[in-house]
Amino acid sequence: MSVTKRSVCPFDCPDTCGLLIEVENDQAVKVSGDPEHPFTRGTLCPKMLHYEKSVHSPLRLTQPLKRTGAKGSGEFTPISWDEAIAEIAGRWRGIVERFGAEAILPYSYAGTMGVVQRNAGHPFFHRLGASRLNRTICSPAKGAGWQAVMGRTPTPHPDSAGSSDLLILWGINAAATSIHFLHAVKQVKKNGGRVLLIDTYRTPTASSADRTYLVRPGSDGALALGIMHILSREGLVDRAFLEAEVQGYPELEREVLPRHTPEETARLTGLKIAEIEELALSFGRARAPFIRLGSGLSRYGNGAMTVRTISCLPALVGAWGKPGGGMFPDTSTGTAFAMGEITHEDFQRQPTRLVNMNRLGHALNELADPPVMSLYVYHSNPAAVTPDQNAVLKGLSREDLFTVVHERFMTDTARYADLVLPATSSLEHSDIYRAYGTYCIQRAQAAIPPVGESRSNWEVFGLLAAALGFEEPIFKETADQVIDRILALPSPLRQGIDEAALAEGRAVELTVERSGGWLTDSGKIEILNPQLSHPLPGYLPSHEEEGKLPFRLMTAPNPYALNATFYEQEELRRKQGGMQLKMNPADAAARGLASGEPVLASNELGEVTFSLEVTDQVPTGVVVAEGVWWLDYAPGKRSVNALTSQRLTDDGEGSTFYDNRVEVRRA
Ligand SMILES: Nc1nc2c(c(=O)[nH]1)N[C@H]1C(S)=C(S)[C@@H](COP(=O)(O)OP(=O)(O)OC[C@H]3O[C@@H](n4cnc5c(=O)[nH]c(N)nc54)[C@H](O)[C@@H]3O)O[C@H]1N2
Ligand SMILES: Nc1nc2c(c(=O)[nH]1)N[C@H]1C(S)=C(S)[C@@H](COP(=O)(O)OP(=O)(O)OC[C@H]3O[C@@H](n4cnc5c(=O)[nH]c(N)nc54)[C@H](O)[C@@H]3O)O[C@H]1N2
Ligand SMILES: [Mo]
Repeated sequence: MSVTKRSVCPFDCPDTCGLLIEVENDQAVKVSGDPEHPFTRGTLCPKMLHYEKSVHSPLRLTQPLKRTGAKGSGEFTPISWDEAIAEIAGRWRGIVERFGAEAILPYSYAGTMGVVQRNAGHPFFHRLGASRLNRTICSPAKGAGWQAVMGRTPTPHPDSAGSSDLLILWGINAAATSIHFLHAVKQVKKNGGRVLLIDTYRTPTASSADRTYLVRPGSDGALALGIMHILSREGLVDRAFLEAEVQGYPELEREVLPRHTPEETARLTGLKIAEIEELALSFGRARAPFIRLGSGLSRYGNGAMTVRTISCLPALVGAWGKPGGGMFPDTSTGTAFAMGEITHEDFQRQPTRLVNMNRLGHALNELADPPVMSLYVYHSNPAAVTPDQNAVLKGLSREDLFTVVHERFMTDTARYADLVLPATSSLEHSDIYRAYGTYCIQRAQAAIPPVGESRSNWEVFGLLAAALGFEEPIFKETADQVIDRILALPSPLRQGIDEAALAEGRAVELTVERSGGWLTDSGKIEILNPQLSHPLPGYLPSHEEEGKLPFRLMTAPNPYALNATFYEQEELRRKQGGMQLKMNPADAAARGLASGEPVLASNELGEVTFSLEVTDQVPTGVVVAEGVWWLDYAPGKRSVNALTSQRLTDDGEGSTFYDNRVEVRRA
């Protein structure tokens, strides 16, 4: 007999879907989208449709393992949890004594987005006095760019985009990364509106758009300035809105816009003058234009400035005042829960060293005083997802580095561990979720017992705390007790929500009504922001704008994977068509290359073998590698991040995954 239980997709995707799990004999047998979830509306992406295959995969880790072979060899022998925990505690005591606790570095990101399991290590490592990880791998430059203009102003409800008459999907492959946002796309079209896409290649989302504009990578800031130039020239700016609600438009118009002529914009973006004029006039004449901004364009050396510049656009035409108008980067749900009650910064005796996660290669190989002597990785796969893979693997190979990896699978990172600990999947532990693409929150209880001897992040830190003699009560709480405790604390965002529905495991929506005004220092939208080193937006080139190698490399998301997650499912790997590099037919012909051939992409950081796909989806001068493949399934010894660099964004210390150049030749 089967029972159906509610759960939540734990993965790092804006949609954070509600799930229905059919359970039979303690096994998940079927997974479907919750029809009652306001954003999921009963449908799931191709990855989660068979989540049960990941949960019950024969590749799941089921026991703690201790290394017996060389680092990276994948040779291990099973040990007990007691032995594993005792060994970690013993090794850490020794390291603390010799080097100090800052020689221990946690490394985690977004294997699970549930607020308890995701942040489970924070109180522990703060109490230990370990180095802190600056978790800036995803999109801090996007946040910084938006905040430069809009401050802490909450973003609109994503469904409000459906009432727009001109929806711009800007640098977002929604058909892969936020499929439920396509509902708003359909709404706009049904109401007779238009949908435009701005990307660097023709992604699957192009088929949902009326018109696609392909820009030169990293040049969107120049495009936004060029659009503003034309809006000003054509008298399409909303002077009344600007005067009442915005700071600094006259300065921008006087000092910055004059040089961003259509000719200059065409030179910087690679678009035709006619395309730029058409785009600007569509935007300026729309009743209520709406921009759905992705993150790809923020992962460049100029990423924060690019987002800041685009964030000015809705203000110029007064879109914010109109139903269906505005812009959506991500939802602002940070204050939904009292996170300090979980993360406990107050457990630190003093603030410890902050290590940027994008520079793990640097940290493992070059940091001193103290060097990193132990790395504890949980719900992240840095050997695959972190830039400069060669530097990361070199660091992970260090014989004197004590590495522990808590994982569901034998990932590329786990292969380099001294100890591997088996982790539960989201169906096997409790958590509470908020989202970055919707305003829903949802609580989930374990739907099935743990697979094998796996344990949740929260449980493992409880065990480690006990072994090290940490007495704080939080280390003895269960995940459900923590959730009850934070739900007992009020938050304005949770005022008036349906508490009973939340307790039952249904999705409920937070209160997002803007209380009026703009949450910036001046109380206005800040085109001019005097706090910043560049008080006005302006064009900054990306790192590789003037680079020497012939191709810009886009390291884009794949519809059939999520970062390096889901590679355990053979069917999904097959749907990706292997580890491919997409190239324009003209570029391929010039090099005598054909589809299906193995090719070698290389730059100063490394070389990666791909299978070539020749396609006119991609413009000349650009190559695209979708997906972050496990090395097990890569045709060579490296995957895409052997070609990405540890350089950071202009603000927010973010990753620059898209700011690369490569040469490509026959392998
Ligand atoms: N299927 C799937 N879903 C995912 C993920 C995945 O890997 N696969 N990743 C998840 C994660 S971690 C995140 S952060 C989110 C968002 O994940 P993101 O990686 O931010 O994905 P998108 O927002 O879709 O934006 C990527 C798009 O930006 C485009 N792009 C790159 N450079 C530029 C540029 O200079 N200009 C313009 N206009 N476009 C550019 C790329 O071609 C791509 O289509 O998605 C999540 N969802
Ligand atoms: N080339 C390239 N690289 C990228 C990106 C890109 O677009 N292109 N995207 C970047 C972005 S936006 C992001 S956010 C990062 C993501 O970086 P990560 O968060 O490291 O991403 P994942 O590859 O999804 O790895 C998560 C791991 O956590 C494990 N896991 C899942 N649940 C649990 C759990 O409950 N406990 C434990 N202990 N483990 C668990 C999974 O098995 C998986 O191996 O990758 C970045 N890397
Ligand atoms: Mo991300």
